[in-house]
Amino acid sequence: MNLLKKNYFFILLISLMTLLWTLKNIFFVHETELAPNRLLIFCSSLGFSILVASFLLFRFKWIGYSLAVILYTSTSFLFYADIVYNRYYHAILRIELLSQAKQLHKIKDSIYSLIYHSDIWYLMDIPIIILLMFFFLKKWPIKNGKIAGVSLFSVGAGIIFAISYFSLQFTYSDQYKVSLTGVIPAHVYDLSWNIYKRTYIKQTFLQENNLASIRKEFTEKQEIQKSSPYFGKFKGKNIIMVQTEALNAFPINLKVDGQEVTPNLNKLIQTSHYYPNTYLQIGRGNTSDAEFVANNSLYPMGYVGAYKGFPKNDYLSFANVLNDLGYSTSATHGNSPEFWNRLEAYKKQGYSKFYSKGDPEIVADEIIGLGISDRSIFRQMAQIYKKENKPFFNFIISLSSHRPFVLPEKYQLLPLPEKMKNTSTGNYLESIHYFDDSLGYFIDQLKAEGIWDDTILVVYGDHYGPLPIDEKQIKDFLNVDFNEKTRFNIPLVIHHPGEEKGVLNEGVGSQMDIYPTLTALLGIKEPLVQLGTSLDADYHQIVGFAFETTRYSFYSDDYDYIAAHQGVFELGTCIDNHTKKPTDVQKCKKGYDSIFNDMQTSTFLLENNWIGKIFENGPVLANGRN
Ligand code: GP9
Ligand code: MN
Repeated sequence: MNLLKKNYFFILLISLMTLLWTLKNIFFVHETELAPNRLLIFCSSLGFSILVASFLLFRFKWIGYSLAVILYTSTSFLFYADIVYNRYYHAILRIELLSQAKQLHKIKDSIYSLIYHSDIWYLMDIPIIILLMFFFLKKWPIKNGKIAGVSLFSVGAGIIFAISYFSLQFTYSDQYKVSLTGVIPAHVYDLSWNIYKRTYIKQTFLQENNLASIRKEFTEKQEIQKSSPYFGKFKGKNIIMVQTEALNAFPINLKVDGQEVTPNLNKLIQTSHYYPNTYLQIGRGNTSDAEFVANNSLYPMGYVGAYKGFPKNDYLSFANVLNDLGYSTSATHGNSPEFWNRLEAYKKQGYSKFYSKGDPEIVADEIIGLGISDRSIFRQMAQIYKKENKPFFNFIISLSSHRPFVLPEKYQLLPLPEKMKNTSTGNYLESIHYFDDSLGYFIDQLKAEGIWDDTILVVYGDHYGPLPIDEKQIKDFLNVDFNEKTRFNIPLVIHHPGEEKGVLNEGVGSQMDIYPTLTALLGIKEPLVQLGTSLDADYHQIVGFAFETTRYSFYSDDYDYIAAHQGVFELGTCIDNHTKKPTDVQKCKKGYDSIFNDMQTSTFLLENNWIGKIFENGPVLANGRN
């Protein structure tokens, strides 16, 4: 009788765990707006529940219990971490990211802004299951369940492995993998695929790849850069490049209650080249990948941020090229230098100097959010330029408009209508307005210090600010359709020295095109490792996405291609931008092949550290600071 009850309760426990895990996974899949495969999710949840329960049958029952509790709790928290991560990155976590866990405290406010009250449902099962397991062991102590325990463990693990290998493929997006099998098999698959890939694929690709064809591709790209009407017009000028935190394009020229959100940028645009159809191209490194793409004209990686995964590679980055031309080169970031591994990565990126928090030349006199305030950084840099050997290149990464977009009251300078106060959209616009105000001040300083006339100023956004969850509010408040394309849209402004009348260039472009656009202005003739092209050249750019949306999606002037989650070209949607309607998918094939090829090249160059080899005997050699 006791045995019957014991088995009965044990099965009930596994059933309850399975039910809760199935539900949690299905909720998560609904957040991604995909359709869950209920059967496979149920099976993987069953596998996991059996695996957890098997520990309760181990001989030392309280050790078994502790292990079951640890496994259930830690997996539940990792699962929840996936949910929060997905709300920002549209992907699930990777094991490589664990090494960055120590910097989590710095972005805690941003993380809190992605946690909702209703999330309690994702964690409520933990105490219930822990208590039930305790109750089970207390009431029906098991004398010797070793064999049963090991067998159940194998069954549970077997189910999970079988589902991972038979249902998933490496081409599937993270979200699609989760929608098919739930989070656990998705992680098991990713982990094993990465181990396999690291061990075998790299070498094969290395042998098969053809150096001559890569060299030819870059040489041809250089011919396109030369066709820019401004080619060589600004040789030897200083360059200040400002990468702005969370700056989307939609606040540009936007008015709230008759007040411009970005009056200084709007004014700058009047006398600059403005590229309103520029798009982000970030990978898992987010801000740091925006930096990487803009400075290297390569694709980011989908599985690891470039600064984290490949900091020691040789690069033919913008700073390295400028070092060879005799420029003083520097980067500026108002947080500690180790943040996102910048200190290490910047050496090979070629910056001769890194101005950051803690540097003797920088005073942390005012902190907003993640670091030194934009206004303070701009003020200090304008003074530093005076002493800098000319020409100089300075790359500033602004910080004050980082999420959660809450500014000290004295800097909330944008008069918002009552209904927008303390809303995520209102706060976002306040942050952008503060950045804009600081930028205006910076430009005034540059003029006052006599730097402006000899300087190319570049301003662009690193990635989107608001999230998909804000879409409705943005529509209600601002009548802006904050769809995926608007979300990926960042502004790019390039002010040429002496430019008085602005030029509006509405061609599609991306962060990858910034570096080639600038090297064209400087008149660099030697081929460079650049997958992008000068935005001023007579050429139709394609913006490919390696991450952030389904891989190999792209935007171009004529067609947009939305890749399918399954990773099969024919299953994607090709949109004719003239009719705004889906068209024959084959019309997107050429664009797809080109970005597919470029992403392969980029991956190959990074994974094998081959950039230094391409133009080994060529005119410009990357010599990072060591
Ligand atoms: C800040 C950056 C972190 O410059 O390193 O920002 P995020 O990637 O979270 O936007
Ligand atoms: Mn950022």
